[in-house]
Amino acid sequence: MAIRTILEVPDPRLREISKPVETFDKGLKTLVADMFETMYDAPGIGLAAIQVGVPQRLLVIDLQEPLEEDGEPVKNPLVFVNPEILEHSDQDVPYNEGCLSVPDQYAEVDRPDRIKARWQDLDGKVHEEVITGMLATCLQHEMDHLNGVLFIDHLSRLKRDMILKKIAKARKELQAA
Ligand code: K1U
Ligand code: ZN
Repeated sequence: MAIRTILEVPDPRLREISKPVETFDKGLKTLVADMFETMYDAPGIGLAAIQVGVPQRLLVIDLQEPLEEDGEPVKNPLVFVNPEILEHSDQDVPYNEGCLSVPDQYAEVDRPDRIKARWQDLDGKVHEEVITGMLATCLQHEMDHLNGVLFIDHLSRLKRDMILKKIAKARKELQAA
């Protein structure tokens, strides 16, 4: 297993449309293991393959909740290959989202609170389920990555530009230090 580099804005690879996964082989399992290690190390609760530079329709999520009595999060690693949204509720819910590719920036995004999703697992088996709550929010955020969309694209141009400027400034200051 290996920790891979997470691409950050404005890397143009984050704007690529990822391609369907067609081969369910050992290479795919290695990529998924690396993605979990990278996500836990960051730390984050989700990661799409394109965030580590692999343009395939694949993402991982672990909300790591609820906490155990000793305060350690319970691991619940989920893998979604070739995910699709079949239906979504009309009701949107706001969530203060972050993104490992948009470092240290958070903003409220409205998304449907209930989706019916279809995806494949690492063996290619198809699953279909209604998903709600934080998992629905996170899955939609990660699925956006597969289409080259970032959470900042859901904001006004003014808010998006402010976030991008803050990141560029922070990077400049880090380089000067
Ligand atoms: O970069 C990503 O796509 C991961 C992103 C997922 C996400 C967060 C919030 C709403 C929707 C999707 C993150 O994990 S950002 C970091 C984060 O939220 C977090 C980090 C440590 C503990 C708990 C949360
Ligand atoms: Zn993200």
